Amino acid sequence: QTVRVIGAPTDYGANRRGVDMGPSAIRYAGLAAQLERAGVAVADGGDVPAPRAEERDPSVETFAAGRARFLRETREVTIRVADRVEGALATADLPIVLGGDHSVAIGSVTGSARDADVGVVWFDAHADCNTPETSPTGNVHGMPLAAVLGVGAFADVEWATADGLRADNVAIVGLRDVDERERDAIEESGVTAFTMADIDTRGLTNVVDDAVDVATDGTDGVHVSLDLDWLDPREAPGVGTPVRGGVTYREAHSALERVAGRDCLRSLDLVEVNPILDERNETAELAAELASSALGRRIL
Ligand code: DIR
Ligand code: MN
Ligand code: MN
Ligand code: MN
Repeated sequence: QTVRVIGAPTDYGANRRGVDMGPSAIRYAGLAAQLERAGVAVADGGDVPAPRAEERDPSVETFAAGRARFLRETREVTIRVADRVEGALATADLPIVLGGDHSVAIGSVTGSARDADVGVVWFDAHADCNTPETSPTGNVHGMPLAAVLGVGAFADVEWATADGLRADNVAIVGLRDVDERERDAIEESGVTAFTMADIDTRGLTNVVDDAVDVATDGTDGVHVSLDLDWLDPREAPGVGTPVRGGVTYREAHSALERVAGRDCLRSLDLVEVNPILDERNETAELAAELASSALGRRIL
């Protein structure tokens, strides 16, 4: 198995600068070496071109109701990501997309779902189910799941919707910060959502097993989208929107080991690592380590 690394250095979708340096930070943290420990070969295809926000005349896409900031720029980058992901899968490689803010997942999910029926497991403190109508911020990193499912105003945004993805095959794990009006969008989307309270009561492994069941039901494989703010900020301080009460270091590894054990991984995102906010690159190191667990690294 060969892993194809695809960097997507964007911060269009977030309101904190610095997340565009995520791909460099994760590579510098030893991603390739960590993946090799899992017994896979690594091919790094570099970054997709992503002009810095300063070089752009920022666009704000206004819908009949609501808005989405930098949607034009997000479109350009996510189409490039989707093409690279599709290309990697076409040669039987496993693509890993390094964000960048979580809007890059619009590219990875649409790319992964172009020629296959896929499921998605979304590890995140947030639901990322806002639509231009419900978003309190207009930031697209709070909208990628709604986008790929074509919810709300995204119904008309053809490039952002994933052909081979059904809401029935999407599970979010680890929710603890959902916006007031986002609840309606989650409801409308039809995804399965597990909160931190579900993890508290049922235990992480049961919840992750259920999430993988949802994502594998009738699909060809699973896209895992890992927002590093899924972890508790004590473990992963280098993120733009930290929320207390997240999973521990060990729970995070356990979750991805569980995914690896099911032999269903098709594509993976490591997103929202912001080295400006990080402490000695530890969040990027964690991202690299967790990728290794997802790819099946064994201790014995
Ligand atoms: C918030 C933040 N729900 C928004 N979302 C984040 O702007 O829509 N997602 N941080 O990862
Ligand atoms: Mn998040
Ligand atoms: Mn389409
Ligand atoms: Mn997210």
